[in-house]
Amino acid sequence: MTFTLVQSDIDAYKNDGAVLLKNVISRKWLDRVAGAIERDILDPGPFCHSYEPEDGQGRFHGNLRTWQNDPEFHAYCFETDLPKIAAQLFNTDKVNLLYDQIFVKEPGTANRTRWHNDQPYWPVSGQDVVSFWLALDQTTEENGRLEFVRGSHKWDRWFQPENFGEIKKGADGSGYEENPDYEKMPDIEANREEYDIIAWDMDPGDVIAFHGMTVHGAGGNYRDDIRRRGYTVRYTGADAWYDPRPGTAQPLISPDLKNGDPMNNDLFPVVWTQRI
Ligand SMILES: O=C(O)CCC(=O)C(=O)O
Repeated sequence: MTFTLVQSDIDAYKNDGAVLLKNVISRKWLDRVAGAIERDILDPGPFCHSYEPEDGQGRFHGNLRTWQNDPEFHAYCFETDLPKIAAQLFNTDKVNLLYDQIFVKEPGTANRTRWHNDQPYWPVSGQDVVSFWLALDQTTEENGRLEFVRGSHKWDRWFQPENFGEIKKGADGSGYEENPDYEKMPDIEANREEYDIIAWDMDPGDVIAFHGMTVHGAGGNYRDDIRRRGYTVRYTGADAWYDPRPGTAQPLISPDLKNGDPMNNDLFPVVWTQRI
């Protein structure tokens, strides 16, 4: 089954910075990704950013660049319809993988995912940067659905990266170098009524496509009977170049690229091209 993107999806992505795409990923792929997530939880690689909340309830499992460790993640990033959908959103003739990331909020993990935009975390500039967040569970306001500030990808505001989860007691700093050109994220959560916040309930297999500059966050998983497993894959197009600014996440630094280079090497491989 092939997913067909329609013009209104492309318009919503461009205007709002995020769009819900229904039923993109088949049950077969969901099962393969779900199995790979369980393997990763048991035996995570070096970029694992899991935490246990201080209230002792629940657990968050996060990890990235997992496509390099597990053939199922690798297959998902390369072989699903997602690279082609990215090409249509970008209107480009080439798509590269940026990286993939797991976000599992076990039942009772009440921690929010803080409001942030992604590109300040990543060594990439340009407009062709998209993430596809896949729901593996029914996802609602009660168990941590994603939320977006509509149109914030057009603000051109770069917010200082901060740690995703709790800083463990005894640890110091956020883990991200301060960038003097970045600003501190305003307290959106305390002033929600001032922002145009959009969100969708999701069924397993639904995907949200969102721009690398769109401000987003997610609720906690307040349910004690359902997980909230998300798996995001991020791609770049022709309008994207390597730009390792201060504050960039270290696992995405690639020593063989220099500032201004196209995103194109073993870490950021081509996954789709019209020329193939
Ligand atoms: O799943 C979450 O809680 C956060 C996801 C996210 O921030 C992302 O995919 O960029």
